[in-house]
Amino acid sequence: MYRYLWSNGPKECLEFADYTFEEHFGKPIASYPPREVLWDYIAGRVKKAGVRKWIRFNTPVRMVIWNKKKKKFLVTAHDRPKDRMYTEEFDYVIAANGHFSTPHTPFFEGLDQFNGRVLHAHDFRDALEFKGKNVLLVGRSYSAEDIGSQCWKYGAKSVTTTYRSKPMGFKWPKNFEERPLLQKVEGRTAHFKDGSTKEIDAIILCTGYQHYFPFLPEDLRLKTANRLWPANLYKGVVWQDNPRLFYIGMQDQFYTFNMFDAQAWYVRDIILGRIKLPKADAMKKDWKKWLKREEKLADAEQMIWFQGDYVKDLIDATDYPSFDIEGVNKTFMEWEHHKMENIMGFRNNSYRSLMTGTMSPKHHTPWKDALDDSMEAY
Ligand code: NA7
Repeated sequence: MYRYLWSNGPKECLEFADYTFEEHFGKPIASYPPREVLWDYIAGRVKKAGVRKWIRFNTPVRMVIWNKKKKKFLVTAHDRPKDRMYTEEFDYVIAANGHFSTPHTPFFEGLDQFNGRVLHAHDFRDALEFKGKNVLLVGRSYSAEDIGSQCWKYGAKSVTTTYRSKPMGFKWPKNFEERPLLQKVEGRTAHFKDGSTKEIDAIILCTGYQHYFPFLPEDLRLKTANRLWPANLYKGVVWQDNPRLFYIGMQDQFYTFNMFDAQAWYVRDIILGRIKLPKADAMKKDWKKWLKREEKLADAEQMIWFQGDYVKDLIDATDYPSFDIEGVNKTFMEWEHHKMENIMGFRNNSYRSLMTGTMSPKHHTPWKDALDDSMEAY
C-alpha cells in the first residue's frame, strides 16, 4: 500500500458485517479513510477473532501436491528463520494469496533506452518522487486513475495517461490528460497512436497483475485473467477438478472484504460438512451459468449488481450476518456518480453504513488538500 493511499471506494461498501467501523473506532468516521486507518480496522478485526496465533509467519509455501491414494495434500513450506523446508499433510488447501502483486509488464519500443525512471504500479511508493515532473502512466484502470491522481495531488508538473481500449473519461484538471496508446519512446519523447508526442520524465506502467501460484502444480493451478468470474471455480471458490482445493478472492473486485468473508464462511461450511457439494457435472453447470452472465456484462453498473448477486448467493447459504446488498450496490452507484462528477473531489462525499445505519461524518479537509495521511492527522 503506497504512501498517501486513501481508499478509492466508500468504506461502507467493504465494511465487515460482523465488525463495523463504529465498533472498531468507537465513533463514526468519514467514508474514504487513508491506508493507516483502514489497516487499523483490519488489524482490529484480526485481534478480535484471535487468528494471529494460527498464522505461521515467515513460512512461504513452496509446493502443494495432491496424493490421490491418501486423499491428502502434501504441503512443503519453507521455515525461513531456520532456513529449512518441511512437508506436512493436509485434508484441504485454500489459496488466498491475492492476485494484485505480480506485475504484468508489457514492453513498448524504446523503453529499454529511456533514461528517465520506469516502474510498474506495484513499485510505486511515494508521489513526492514525481513532484515537478512530467509523468506518463500506461493503463486506464484503477491504478492509473489513482496513481495519476496522487502524482497530481503532490505536485507533478503534468500527468498523462495512455489507454489501449478507451479513455477513463473523467473531468481531469488542466495539467492532466488522456492520450491514445503509447507506441514508442525516443529519448524523452513519447509517441502516441494518434501521432501526437509529449516530453516525459517518468513512465509508470499501470498495466495490471498476473495470477501467480508458483507453489501449485499444473493440475491445481487457476489460470485466469483479472475478471469477475474466473472459470473452473464452483461458487467462485471450489476448484472444479479437486473440490478439496479452494481459492478465495481471485475475482476482480468491486466488493472486497465482505465478499472475502462470504467466501471464507462458505468454504468453512463445506469443510465442516454443513454444505454438501453437488456432483461434478452440477458444479460445472452452475459456474458456467455465472460465467455466461459475466460475459454479457456491459458496464460497471451491471458488474456491481452481478457481484452483489454473487455475494448474496454465498451469504444466503451460511450464517454470515446478512446485510443490505442492494444498499451496498446503490452506494457503489453513488460512488461511480461522484467520480464522474468530480474525480479529484469524490472522496469528500459521505455515505450511510449499511451495517449500522449511521451516516458518515464529512472529513475535516478536502482530499486534495489533505497531504498528511497519518492516523493522527485523520
Ligand atoms: P487492472 O484493473 O487489471 O487494469 C489493467 C490496466 O492495464 C487496464 O487498463 C488495461 O487496459 C491495461 N493494460 C494491460 N496491458 C496493456 C497493454 N499491453 N497496453 C496498454 N494497456 C494495457 O489493474 P489495476 O492495477 O489498474 O487495478 C488492480 C485492481 O485494483 C483493480 O482490479 C481493482 O480491484 C483495484 P484495458 O483496460 O484492458 O484496455
